[in-house]
Amino acid sequence: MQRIVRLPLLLLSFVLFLAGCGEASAPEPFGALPSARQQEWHTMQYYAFIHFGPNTFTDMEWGHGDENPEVFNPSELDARQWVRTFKEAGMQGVVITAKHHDGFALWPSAFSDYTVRESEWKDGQGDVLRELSDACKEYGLKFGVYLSPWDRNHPQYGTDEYNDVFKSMLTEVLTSYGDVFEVWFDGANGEGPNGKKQVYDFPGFAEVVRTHQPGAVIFSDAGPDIRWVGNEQGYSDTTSWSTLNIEDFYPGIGGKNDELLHGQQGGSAWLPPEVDTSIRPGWFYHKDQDDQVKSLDRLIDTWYRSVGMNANLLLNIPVDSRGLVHENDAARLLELKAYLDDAFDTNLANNVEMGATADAGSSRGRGFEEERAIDGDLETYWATPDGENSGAITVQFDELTEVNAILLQEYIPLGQRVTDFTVQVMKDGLWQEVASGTTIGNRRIVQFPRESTLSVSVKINALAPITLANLEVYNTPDR
Ligand code: FUL
Repeated sequence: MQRIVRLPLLLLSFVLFLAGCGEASAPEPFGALPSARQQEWHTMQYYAFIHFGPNTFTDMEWGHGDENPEVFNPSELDARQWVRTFKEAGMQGVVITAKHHDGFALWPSAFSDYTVRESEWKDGQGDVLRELSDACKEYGLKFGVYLSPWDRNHPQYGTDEYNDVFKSMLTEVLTSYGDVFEVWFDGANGEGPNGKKQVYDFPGFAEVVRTHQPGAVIFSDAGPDIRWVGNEQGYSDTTSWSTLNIEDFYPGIGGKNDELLHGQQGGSAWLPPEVDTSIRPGWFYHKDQDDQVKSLDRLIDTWYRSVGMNANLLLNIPVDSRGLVHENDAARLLELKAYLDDAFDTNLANNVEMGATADAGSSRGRGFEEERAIDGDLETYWATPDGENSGAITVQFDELTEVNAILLQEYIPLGQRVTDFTVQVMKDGLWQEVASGTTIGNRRIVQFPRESTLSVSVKINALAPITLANLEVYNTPDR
């Protein structure tokens, strides 16, 4: 009889014992959170933008829409060369101007008579989107499209019917070329051939994207998935919130560039920034800019100020009138790749040979220890207990190690929390501050003068318990 009573008690204590050994509980989510498609986009860093169309042949940036479609006639178009170049450059995808403001479609759309079909190229039998999407599949890059709602050619632009025309063109693009990772909506809203402006049905355009490409992120000043960073010079900023009060924004909104640049702390929606900029002064190819490809130093700077400041980098490389990525641009892209390889191939914080270990004053317990921040796995993270919104994490090396950069990533599926941080290195037995910053978000890279040290420490303040998915330490080459 006694035994029968004792058994459940024993079982209960065993279960309680197991629970005690189990994982601690995860922190509560904080504020607006990223969707699955946004999280996927956050794993990218760097991809190509291509501006290509009649402007490439007329030396213009904004075609009027009345240029003869026959001018579009690349002599040796080779989309495989573009994608091969981008892949070698370390890029993960491509976004092409399927239709720019002049209205010219790079595919033979049934809803326009201003397309590749009306051009001289391949006697009107060509399809640039087909060639590019095929090349992307071959080389394993993601394929994305820019479609300008502003259309300076379409006779129906400026009428209600045009919104349906645009949706039909969008549908063609989203259903004919396989997976699309990003749809880029330009907000420009000028006059069409009849002198009228269009009232765009953006919610309807987004619905078409969701229906046919549910995994694609939609870009505009107001997302709904990723936002313009507020400038075309190629920079995000040291303070960069992935959240924004989406209700106060719409595509093409002017005068709010500062909010777009920094985001808004506590904003109602997850709407992270994408930095778009061109490798040359123009978006389209102009022969007289062949010698104005941005310097390596400028591109490295752009990279740190975008990928290193909570954004992804969409770098424009205009295909030239031969239909090729120009030699000068290709060479510069490879120089940038060589620099990045040199700089980021060896993460000193997770280098077994250096005997690197992590140490923090406290963590929530099992499953959230500080080692999770240096294990190279973005799915695991160091988290502080509830009520502890500040903390410090230290990386120690076995021997003196030269360091000059640190990469930090919050565990963003639970929201963005960090408001500020400082980086210190141990020098002659004393902590010395070498850098400080504000937000971290998805990714923050901070550079500082090179120091030889046994340990690097990061002090963090947040709005909720810290959730740090990644801490990497580097000794990047001098520039
Ligand atoms: C702008 C356009 O007007 C430019 O021509 C270019 O396409 C740039 C990326 O977006 O709004």
